[in-house]
Amino acid sequence: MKVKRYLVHDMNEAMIKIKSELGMDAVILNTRKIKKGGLFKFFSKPLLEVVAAIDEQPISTTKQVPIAARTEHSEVPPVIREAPAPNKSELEMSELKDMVAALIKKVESIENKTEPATETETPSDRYIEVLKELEIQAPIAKKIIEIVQRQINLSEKNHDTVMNAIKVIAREYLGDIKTIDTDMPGKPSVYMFLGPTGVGKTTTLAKIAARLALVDNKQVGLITADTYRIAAVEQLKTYSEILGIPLEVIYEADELDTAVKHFKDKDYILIDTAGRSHKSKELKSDYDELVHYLDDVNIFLVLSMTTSYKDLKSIIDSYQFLEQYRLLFTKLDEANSFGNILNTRVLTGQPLSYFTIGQSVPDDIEVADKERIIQYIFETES
Ligand SMILES: Nc1nc2c(ncn2[C@@H]2O[C@H](COP(=O)(O)OP(=O)(O)OP(=O)(O)O)[C@@H](O)[C@H]2O)c(=O)[nH]1
Ligand SMILES: [Mg+2]
Repeated sequence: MKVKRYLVHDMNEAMIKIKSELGMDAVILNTRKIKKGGLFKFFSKPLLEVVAAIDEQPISTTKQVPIAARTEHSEVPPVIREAPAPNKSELEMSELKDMVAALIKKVESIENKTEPATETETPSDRYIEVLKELEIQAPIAKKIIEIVQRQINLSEKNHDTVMNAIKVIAREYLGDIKTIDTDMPGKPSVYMFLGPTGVGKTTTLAKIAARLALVDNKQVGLITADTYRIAAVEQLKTYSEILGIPLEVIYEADELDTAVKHFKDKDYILIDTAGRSHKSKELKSDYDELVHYLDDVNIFLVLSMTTSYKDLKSIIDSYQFLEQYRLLFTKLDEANSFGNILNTRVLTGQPLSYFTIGQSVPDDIEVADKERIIQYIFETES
């Protein structure tokens, strides 16, 4: 046993010294007040003598007093004594237990006060964060969690159960999927591909044309209104030759009607357009002209999955003049997060249609199956 004597002004000072020198397991053996001698003894405050000890062996709680508790001051001389005998200390022990319990409570309340973030963060906040990490916009994330919370108790269920419930609700938000309508009776169905430059409009059109012609055995006609670049016409001409599908090139919007009539025997007519920057002032008038030359045209708004939400939002804003269209996302193979599929669907209220997942014609295209979308969106969730 290591024993040490301390001369201090009060018990606080003693506790600090004992804890730092002997550690938390030290016990106080004795305390007493000491008056200073000499001329100034009547003016000086009494000092306190505290004797504390630390045992290398496990300490018997019935014999010794833990550091957390304080003994009564006594006037017993500063001898190193044995701690109070068990029979004498029965009452003391219960007092000590109460004191220790009170102290633990105090420490806990201090700890709680120092970590307000974890105390106030609710399970719903945590799951909203999970969805935001998946690039799902905050208002949508909040709404989904709000609905899930009405059905299950987030704090009682395990993570996987909650995530499955979230996926079910997210899936609902994806709405109906609208691809190319098959088996439309009568006149040809006309589809026009619009969207920003370089997103993959021409490649996607070629993929869909190839599938309609080669897999579904449909009669297809292609029209390109993209005569801004020589290469653009050449690009579609190459596909048209490989696939054996006829191509009409138009230079002015008013030629569109004639070109469509030319293909009146076809099942499907697919129209390619020149990509436009969504910041272009002519975008609305150019497309408006094309779209309104046709009575019944279905539009694919082609967007790249690699575009940020902020940019997607401003692109979508620039197409507000369109009443109805289908969302078509390209370049999923190049993207790291897929929350924007859900974000744009909710933002526009327009249906999703296809995804493209690479440059290969006609292979790299998928129907935007809801299960697949959920897989894409949540695949990076850990
Ligand atoms: N990685 C990847 N590349 C793609 C995908 N779809 C198209 N691309 C590539 O994107 C580039 C542009 O494709 P285009 O089809 O010419 O794009 P566009 O929208 O017609 O371009 P503009 O007519 O100039 O506006 C090409 O190199 C394509 O091979 C895709 O799903 N994934
Ligand atoms: Mg093109």
